[in-house]
Amino acid sequence: MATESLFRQRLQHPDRPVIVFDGGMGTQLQAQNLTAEDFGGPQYEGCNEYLVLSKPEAIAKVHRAYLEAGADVIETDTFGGTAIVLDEYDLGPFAYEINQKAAALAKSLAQEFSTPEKPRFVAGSMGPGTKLPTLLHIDFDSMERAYREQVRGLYDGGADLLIVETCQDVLQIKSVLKAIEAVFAEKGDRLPIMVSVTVESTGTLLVGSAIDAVVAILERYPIDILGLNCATGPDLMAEHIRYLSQHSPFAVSCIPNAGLPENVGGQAVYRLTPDGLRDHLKVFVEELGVQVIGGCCGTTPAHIRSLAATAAQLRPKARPYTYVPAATSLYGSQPYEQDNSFLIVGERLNASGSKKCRDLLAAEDWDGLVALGRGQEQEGAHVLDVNVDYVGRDGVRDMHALVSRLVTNVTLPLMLDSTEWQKMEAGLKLAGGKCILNSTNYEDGEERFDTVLALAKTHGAGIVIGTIDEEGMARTAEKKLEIARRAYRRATEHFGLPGHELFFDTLALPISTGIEEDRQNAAQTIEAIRRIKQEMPECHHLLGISNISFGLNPASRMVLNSVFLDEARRAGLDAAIVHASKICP
Ligand code: THG
Repeated sequence: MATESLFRQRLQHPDRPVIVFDGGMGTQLQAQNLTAEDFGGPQYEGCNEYLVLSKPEAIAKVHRAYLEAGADVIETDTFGGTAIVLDEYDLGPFAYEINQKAAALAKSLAQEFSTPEKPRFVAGSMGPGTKLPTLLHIDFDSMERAYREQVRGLYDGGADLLIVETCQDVLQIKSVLKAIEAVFAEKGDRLPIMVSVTVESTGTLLVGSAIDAVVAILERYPIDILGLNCATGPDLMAEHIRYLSQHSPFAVSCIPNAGLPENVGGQAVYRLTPDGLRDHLKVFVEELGVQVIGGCCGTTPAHIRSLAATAAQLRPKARPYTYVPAATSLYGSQPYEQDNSFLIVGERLNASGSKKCRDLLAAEDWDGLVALGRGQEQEGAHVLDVNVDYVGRDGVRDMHALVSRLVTNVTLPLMLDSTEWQKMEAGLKLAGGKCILNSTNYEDGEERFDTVLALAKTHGAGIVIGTIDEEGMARTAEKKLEIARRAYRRATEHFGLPGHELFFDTLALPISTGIEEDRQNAAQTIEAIRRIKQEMPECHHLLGISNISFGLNPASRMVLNSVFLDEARRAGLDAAIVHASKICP
């Protein structure tokens, strides 16, 4: 606990001291020319994590070299320390022990080198492993379980902070963060968390996510530092670091390779010199406000010595940032507030709202369903509403089949639409992007309302809240406002969700029934938007527009829907579920 607060104190100190991480572990181990025997036998050769048990002196030597070079933080030798990776050497059962011992080893050395003026810290290293959940190499729950064990080991061994690094898949990050929170809950304690993503020279993570999507996805998680490591040298990171500098709510880290590796006779060669690395990172600190620096592949104690020698004289530039609330796909973000438009949510991938969708689902024509999604992308939708509610079918299985295909075939964020939270959760465990949950309300009481809010919290999703309570659908603006107040308090005070993540749905009910009572529906719905907006200005509003005109002929529906949408937008509507090509200006 004491050292934990020490690290955070340092990070958050008003002087914003630059914090220097260590350099590459692999190259320093290679330089020791370790034998098969050092690795505990030829079958374990290449498993650097097992050295923690078979030859801890080799790891201690690397830690010591970096501490002598002046690193403030050393990373545990646990990059591939989940059972998922260790199982490739039949070492899965040692996962906890390796992580616990690795952290304890690093901690004893950090303590040896710590002085009151220059405390040293241990970061528990968690690499991405060898399987990408977005590509279905592994499922979310199995991945989370494996990381829980790693986190327990690192925590018990005495790590001061946790680093989730070299991330290639946003869904993997989410599963590790869920694992970390679970272990923190078990321990009744927290450690600072750093997430470090790897942007390839193509400009995105391996699975295709751009940095704006990464920030939007992670903004809601309780992490302390977000940055980049590996893949390239600092030069190719500049553009992404600039984005983080301007838009990330977290401290920014930059841990590059010693340049882009060159392939020389089958060997990776890293050519950036210690002073070259320092000169780049100095600019990032002084011009972009980067606060955490260090070295990845190809960096040596000489590189870290060069960084540490300059760090004390550097002050990170002040970094006012603007964060734009958004939903995201795996690939990019869609701001909740659209310039000169509204957030267009495509309605057609809805088994309970569209016959075409229902027929495709009944035939399990997944390609046809993906095509229905893609078509809406072409029609100008910003987000896809996805609903597989269909009596007599296994909705969790259907959500799995459909969402797993949509995430890599459509570039739009998903709105997971169901009356059952289990189906929303199934979607959340497959979608690396930031989704919106559609929806929750008080119809079945507080427990079901809270269950969906908890999902939104855990997975960092936005949420639609319908103005329905135990007495049914609210009909008057006054009653809609009253339910919105109750929901707002619960979501923000109890769950700590930011108001901008809430989309109130004041209910577009049919006015086409011919029943006198229903004629007032649309007016009350619009008036409710105006009043809720006044009282809770940071919250957003969404309506399922097409409901309003159920039963009318297609031409009338188009006109009525368009007029209603326009009126609602004037009252402050931000988002609408529509058939995008059937709205006229
Ligand atoms: N609020 C929220 N979510 C919602 C709604 C809402 N989700 C579902 C629904 N309402 C919005 N989606 C639709 C989808 C289709 C239609 C209406 C609303 C629709 N379908 C045609 C029909 O029934 O005549 C059929 C189209 C077809 O078969 O292709 O009108 O209010 N939060």
